[in-house]
Amino acid sequence: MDKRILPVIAALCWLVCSGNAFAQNKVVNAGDVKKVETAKGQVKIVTTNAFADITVYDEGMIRVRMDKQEPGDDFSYAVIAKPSAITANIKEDAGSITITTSLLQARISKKPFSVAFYTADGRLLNEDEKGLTTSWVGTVVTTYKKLQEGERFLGLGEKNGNLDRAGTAYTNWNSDVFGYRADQDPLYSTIPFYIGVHHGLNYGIFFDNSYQSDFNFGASNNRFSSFGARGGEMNYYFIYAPDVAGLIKAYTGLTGRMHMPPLWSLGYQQNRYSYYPDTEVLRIAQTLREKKIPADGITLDIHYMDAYKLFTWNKERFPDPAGMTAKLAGMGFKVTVINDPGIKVEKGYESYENGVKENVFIKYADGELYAGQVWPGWCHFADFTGERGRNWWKAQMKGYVNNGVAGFWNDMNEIATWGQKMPDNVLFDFEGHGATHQQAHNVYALEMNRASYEGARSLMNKRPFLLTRAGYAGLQRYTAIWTGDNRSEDDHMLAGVRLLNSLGLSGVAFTGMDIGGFTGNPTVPLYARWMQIGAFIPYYRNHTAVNTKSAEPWTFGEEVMEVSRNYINLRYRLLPYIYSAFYEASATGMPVMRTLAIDYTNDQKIYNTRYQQEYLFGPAFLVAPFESTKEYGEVYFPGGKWYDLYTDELQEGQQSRVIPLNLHKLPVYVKGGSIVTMQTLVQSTSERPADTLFVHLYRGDSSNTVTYYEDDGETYDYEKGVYYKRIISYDKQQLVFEKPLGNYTSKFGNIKLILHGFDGLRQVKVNGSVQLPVSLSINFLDPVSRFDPQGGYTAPDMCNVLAVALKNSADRIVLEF
Ligand code: NBV
Repeated sequence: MDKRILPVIAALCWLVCSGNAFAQNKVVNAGDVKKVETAKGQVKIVTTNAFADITVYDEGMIRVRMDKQEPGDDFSYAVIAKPSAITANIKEDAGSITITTSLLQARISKKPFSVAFYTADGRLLNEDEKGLTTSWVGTVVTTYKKLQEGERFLGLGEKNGNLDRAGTAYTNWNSDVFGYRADQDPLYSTIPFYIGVHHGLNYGIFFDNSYQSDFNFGASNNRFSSFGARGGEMNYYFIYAPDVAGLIKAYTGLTGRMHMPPLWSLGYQQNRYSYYPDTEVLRIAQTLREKKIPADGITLDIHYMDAYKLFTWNKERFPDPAGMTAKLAGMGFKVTVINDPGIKVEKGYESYENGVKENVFIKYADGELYAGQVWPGWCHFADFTGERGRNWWKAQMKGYVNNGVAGFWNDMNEIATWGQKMPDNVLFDFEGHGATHQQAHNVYALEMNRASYEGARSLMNKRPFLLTRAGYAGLQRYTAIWTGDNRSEDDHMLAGVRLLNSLGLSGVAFTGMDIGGFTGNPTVPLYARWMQIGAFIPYYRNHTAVNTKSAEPWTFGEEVMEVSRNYINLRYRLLPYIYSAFYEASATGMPVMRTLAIDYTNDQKIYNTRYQQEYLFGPAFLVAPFESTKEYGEVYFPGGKWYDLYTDELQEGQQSRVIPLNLHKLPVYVKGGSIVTMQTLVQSTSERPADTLFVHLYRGDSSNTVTYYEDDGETYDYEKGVYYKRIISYDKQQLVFEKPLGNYTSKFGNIKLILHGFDGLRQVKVNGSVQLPVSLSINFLDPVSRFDPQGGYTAPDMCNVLAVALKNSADRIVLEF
């Protein structure tokens, strides 16, 4: 018997044996606590109708696991951390059980069973709704939480809607949603992690259950918020940290963080559905170079394949793929190819034949291979939830790597098929545990990404670039994600910003959206605005659908080409700063694109829907995106001092200001106290910048510390200490470059320190000896735009700054102002 049928039999047995064929009609609550067993860091409870295991995971993390039968195998695709060996204090009395760590306390009431979480000093974070607690309706399990006064809800991954999700509800079921509405749900991926905020406190809940799940953030009434799933266990991790950054750190400690990306993937990527034949691909690359528009990547969409058969090349369109990628490499371009999971059912097609032979495709419960229709026609799908399927996939990838492909773009992996209805009785290996489609659907893409990442990494022996459309919690360990088939509309551009900000809150730092919009054609101003925003999002890729107008930067006229080039140039000059922000993401989970809710959680203004799109790009830049149709926009400046990026004009925080908008400039501000590292302009990351690292320091009232990070940008040697890491800290009178750490030599022999807001400063002491700063005028959009002042763009903006030249010597550098 196929052991994967076991879960189906188990479910049937349970229904029959429980003598409860009508279970769907009843609400079964956990009931009262009947038995308690405590062990180190764990409490095992039996209630009237359920079993509950409460486990201390860390000082700030407690896991609650419940089921109607005794919890079985403990298995998760998302969680990679084990409980840490900390000493928790567990006490029991007649009415309750209390678990206390240095940060968190769980109080479990016995009648009825209900859980409440408090900070160690006794402030209420979150509590079960006493009447509703955790209950089952048939196999659907839900936990209800009392809605706290003024409670806000953030995150939950790739979800449309407002930054504060209070009053709304969401479903998690990975879906192919071509040209989705800007308020549509669900979209492509599932990350069941959200953050609650109230009374100056914040907590996180990660509900690790891959079945279709529902989150209700007070959409039904003001009594409760809830989360539940159509099957499986109630299984959530309650996380407390004093701030939101701490919650993201803890959540990514649990589900993993990104590896350092290949540096080239942070450059500009040109894409369309589809560039072919090879001469067209080369023409696009050549035009980018001729027009001096920096770029690093070019992507091949489905038309590179022979009849959409994965792992093949269309011989007429691409007679010599290796020759083409080599030519492109010579021009400083890397090639990414699209991969769909469907394998065409066709006799003689190698991947079909060997897939059948190696028994890697998913099957119906009766053993027949499942088939669904996609681009190539009828397809089978590898079972990525088992090692056999993943290993098969890794071996298939060899041809791409041999042909010089450096990036892998996993599309249609929800799984998308025409009609989109994969039946429930399709079975998956699930690492030997066996699962139906209901349980495996939302993790299928995660495991496809795992196979692709591991395959590419070992075949290339270098960092691959991975991009996915679908995924589940933990996807950041393998891949970047983009938000699928958006529309070329203003509200989509802003909704996209919110989607990426939400993904950042949910542990995914490497994110992007189709710049310019996928379906339809953007207006000229919309294209210009989107290209500007793209320079300030983690994955900067222009993409458009088949049959739309060309959307390369030169196709919207000279003026927009100039605007696009200016911002792509800025992106390349900012790469040292951006790369360091990615390092932070890999070290702590802190996203590169940061909603203001991370640093300014308790400033109520930032949730105002007028300001909710604003975000920080890395620690320093405040980006305020507005529709391309607007002539004026209102920007809210949170606490602190803010410098206009282009003019250095100073703005005090905790107030809003109406600003005129024009299409040559995206409103961007720099936080006082920031340290921004930049390099000279290059046309791609394969070009070496000049020997000087520009360090911009913006005078501020509070101290600041950043980690400047470099490595070779392409191998995994950094895992063995081959990196260059330098802590730079500022506190009003002093700037200190600590001694660099690691075994990599910086690309930069010199540092040019550029001081913003230091007017009147006469001298600087560098390691005790006096240096005289020189005055400079600089422009961040360089070369300066030469467009008509009538069009609203007047003389180029200049910042007057002071500059100090330093040697990037290995030792500590102390500057005193
Ligand atoms: O492969 C074609 C497209 C791709 O360009 C797009 O980015 C994906 O989201 N793909 C979807 C297939 C379906 C397009 C209608």
